[in-house]
Amino acid sequence: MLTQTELKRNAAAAAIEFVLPQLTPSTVLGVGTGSTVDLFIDALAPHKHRFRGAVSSSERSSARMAALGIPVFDLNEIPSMPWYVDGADEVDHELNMIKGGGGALTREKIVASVAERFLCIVDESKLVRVLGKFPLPVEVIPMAREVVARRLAALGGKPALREGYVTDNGCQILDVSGLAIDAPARFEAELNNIPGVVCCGLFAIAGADVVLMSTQQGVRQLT
Ligand code: ABF
Repeated sequence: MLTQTELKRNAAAAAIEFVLPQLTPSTVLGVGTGSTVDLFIDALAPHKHRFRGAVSSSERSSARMAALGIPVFDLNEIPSMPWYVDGADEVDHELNMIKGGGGALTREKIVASVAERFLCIVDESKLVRVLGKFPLPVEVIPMAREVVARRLAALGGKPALREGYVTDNGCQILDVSGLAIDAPARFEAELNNIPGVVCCGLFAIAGADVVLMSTQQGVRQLT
């Protein structure tokens, strides 16, 4: 029986096999945040001479890559990337995702928006039929926290402030439980329109293009 860490490591290794043939000396990869991505970064490092570098979605990933000698670029210097590689907290069968458990959702969505395609790496525990069992992270401007919380409650959610947490952008996060999101893209657009919302952890308007899901029987590719 593989542990969750072994499953994550297998997904990370599969992502290396997936991107390696496409790397050129000018390639810049988008790299996400989280424990599975940490394993991807560790597995990517030995190949750092085969590509130019990476754009990171968090200080955590930037520090890990810098420590391993992978050049990290500011997104403002990089107009395009072939792939954005990142984990997720939930992914459904249409490759919509809930992300942001690690608190980096806004930069993750920004970097993913610049990449041509999104490669999601998850263990099998993340695959769900309907998104929402994992509390949906919503990044908010601090002065708007309560008004946004009221709006989220009116939409059927139970928002809870992520105590003591400040994002890389100096904002706060409301984790919204009690949702069953059966129209993810529509709900994402609705949340985006709430004044004070910086970003929500629904990746459905732009979901994953490929998911490498690690199972006890090996890594499955979902497209
Ligand atoms: C990141 O991956 C975050 O959006 C998410 O919280 C995290 C979860 O993945 P893992 O289980 O690998 O930490 O992209």
